[in-house]
Amino acid sequence: MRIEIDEVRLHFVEIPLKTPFQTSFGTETAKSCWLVEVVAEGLSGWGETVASVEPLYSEETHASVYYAIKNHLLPRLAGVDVGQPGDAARAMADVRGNRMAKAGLELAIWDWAARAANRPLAHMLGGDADKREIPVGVSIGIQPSPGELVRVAASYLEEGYRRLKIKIKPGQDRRYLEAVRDAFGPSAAVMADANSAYRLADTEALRALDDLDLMMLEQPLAEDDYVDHRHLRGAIRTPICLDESIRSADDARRAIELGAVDIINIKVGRLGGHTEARAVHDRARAAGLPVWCGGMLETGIGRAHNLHVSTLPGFVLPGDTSASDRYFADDVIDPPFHLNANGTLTVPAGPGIGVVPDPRRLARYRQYGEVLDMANIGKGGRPHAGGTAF
Ligand code: OSB
Ligand code: MG
Repeated sequence: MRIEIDEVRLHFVEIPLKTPFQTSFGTETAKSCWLVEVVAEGLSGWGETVASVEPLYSEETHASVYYAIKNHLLPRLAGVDVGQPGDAARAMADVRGNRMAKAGLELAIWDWAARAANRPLAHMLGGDADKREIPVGVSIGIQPSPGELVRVAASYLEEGYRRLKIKIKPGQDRRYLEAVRDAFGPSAAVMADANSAYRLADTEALRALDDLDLMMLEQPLAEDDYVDHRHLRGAIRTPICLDESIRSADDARRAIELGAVDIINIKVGRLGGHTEARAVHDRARAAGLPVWCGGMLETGIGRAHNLHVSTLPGFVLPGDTSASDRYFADDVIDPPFHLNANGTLTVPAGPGIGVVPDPRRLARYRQYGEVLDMANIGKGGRPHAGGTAF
């Protein structure tokens, strides 16, 4: 199938979070993102970007995503056939970095193509058709005290979440994790995520977690430091999972070859879209490493993409793809995602990702919208390509 994009609609939304989310790098009280709507032949495909207001998790921000999409990525897609999976990623491949911006478009194009083919996205990605329910855990931000953490964790376990991911940072680690282990016993599935807050010099503090039998320790060290992750991996018993460090399939290769990683957290938004995410999945699988689907507090649109990619066979550990009500009083999709009694989320039936924003909710949460007509997009990344605000 040959397909050219007619227009792209950028919807900047902000939705209050039910409770603030604190990581080692900051606290978020609202979820904001660009919802990317790609329109061709009268049909819309939907994607979502995972950048934040501030460049703390990665270099990208809402402003950099907007700028990259408008001035560098859309000029590479104008007049180009993106009808086959991978076409869009290839057309944008020479642009360095800006992976979150690329992902917004790439996800929307995959959704569009799956809708046009009248197939669920999971099938188009090569997922397992029988994998309809995805086991999920919950990511818990840094809490004011170990006691408060145990209270919050207990309520999530009560709801049915299958594993707990506890955010940690130096000084708020061992006591918190120990309280959780003591409260829920040796069989509770517990892991920790440091979001790069430690250095190799902190090895003793991380070795002190060994006896807690954590499933894994996510991203303890700097995102570009495979060598120190390898040293740390040799010095502690807890398996090492990489999140921020893996920005591409080539990063996955480097980390695996160096012996710096046991498990990979796959986020389609961090990796530039489904094409690269699948390549990371394939590389990890070939090397015998398990993967799982991370999250960035996505709205229902990004969450649906995450569920579809989780049907690939290498996703063997519970993901961070929690139900809508773990984050928001109101999602942009209606109905929202529910947690099934068995601790799973159901992959929406197709076509495409199987969900679209509810127009009333989109209008309620949208702060800014802009339509970009592909006929007016300049070639060659000229700045300030035209757009019309709506
Ligand atoms: O490191 O996985 C992370 C949220 C924002 C930024 C980084 C991370 C996270 C999460 C939340 O852990 C996972 C989720 O529930 O979406
Ligand atoms: Mg993480």
